[in-house]
Amino acid sequence: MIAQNSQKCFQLAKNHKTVKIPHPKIYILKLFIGKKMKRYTGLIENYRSRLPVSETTRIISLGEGNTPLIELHNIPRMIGKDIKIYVKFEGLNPTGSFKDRGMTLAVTKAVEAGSQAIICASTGNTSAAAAAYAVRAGIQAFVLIPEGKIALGKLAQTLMYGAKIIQINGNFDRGMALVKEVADLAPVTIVNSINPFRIEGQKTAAFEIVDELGFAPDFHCLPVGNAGNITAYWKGYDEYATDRVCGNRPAMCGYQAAGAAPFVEGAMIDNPETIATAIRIGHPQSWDLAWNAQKQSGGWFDKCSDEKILAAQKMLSQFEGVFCEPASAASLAGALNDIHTGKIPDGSTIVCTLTGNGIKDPEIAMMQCADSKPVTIEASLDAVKKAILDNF
Ligand code: AN7
Repeated sequence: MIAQNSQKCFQLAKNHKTVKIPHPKIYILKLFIGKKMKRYTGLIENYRSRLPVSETTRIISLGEGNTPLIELHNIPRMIGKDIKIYVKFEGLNPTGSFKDRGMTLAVTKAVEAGSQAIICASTGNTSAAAAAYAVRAGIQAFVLIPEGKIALGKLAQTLMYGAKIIQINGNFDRGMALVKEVADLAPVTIVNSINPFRIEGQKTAAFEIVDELGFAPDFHCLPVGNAGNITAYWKGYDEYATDRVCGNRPAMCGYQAAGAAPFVEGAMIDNPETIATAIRIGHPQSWDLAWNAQKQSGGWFDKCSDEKILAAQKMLSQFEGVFCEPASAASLAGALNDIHTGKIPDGSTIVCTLTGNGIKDPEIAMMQCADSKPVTIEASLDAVKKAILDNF
């Protein structure tokens, strides 16, 4: 193949023709530069033309997005249905939840507008994401959280990122109302999903799914709290279908915890309760937009008991190796129920968004596994051998 190696260039003989290729050193350098340019640098860069940024916008990113779409193998076989179930594992974003998608754009735009501080009310994940992206941007984050009602991992991350945490003796809905009022009095930008840039950033999850599958699923299942995410996914799918990137749109299926299900009750709820603290929300902020997504897509809202949510979380961990937080499992819990009743028919392809990582809520995980505590044995070869053979 290599016909001649002169000092300045290689020559490649192919079909009796001589082709010049660069000297090895230059060739290796080009390969290296080429690789570097392909480095994934976050969803704003990846979907730049579909997002409100300009050439001069300073992008605040932690490499969010590009999360795996995992096909479930064992659960569909166990339920004996001919349904393809994919999970979009958003727990693998930089701060462990889908909030990073919205936060990269919300903070990018806040900084572009000259803001020195951001604020949010949160059930935990938004506060962690806001805190991380604020640090990245070099601005201040203030977060209002319901005291004692956010998962340990979320509190720990938010503390580590150095946000100013303000705990209130009220729930998320009260915190949200206070944030809206204080933003009129103090120089802070709200980064809850009422900030339209949050929705714009989060719509990219739908783009990724279509880019990967080549089509939109028949049903897209999500846990619903403030309903920003279901709104965002619908916007993404609708935008792609309108531009003929795909030929179909999914039915949007939103699942709420039974004790915090205003979309199912058809009215706001004042004292929401659920073990899935991330979606312990009674006054959803994207009320009209989410109803619109449900109606336009031909989808529905439904509720799941805490027991069903916890069972789905454990199933995903123990049969598929996917560990999501409790709220996230509402998407699968709801889908399994609708598959069981036939509302989601055989032959369907569905995607369930797993919104957050299971490591966020270690206390629930330990509670879920109370019956399978680790055994402690003597540190000897015999004892270890016995422990293995006894457990086959
Ligand atoms: C894991 O962090 O509202 O319906 O303040 O953390 O778009 O509100 C979290 C919401 C689902 C619901 N799954 O999404 C907050 C917050 C997880 C979440 C939701 C949340 P939306």
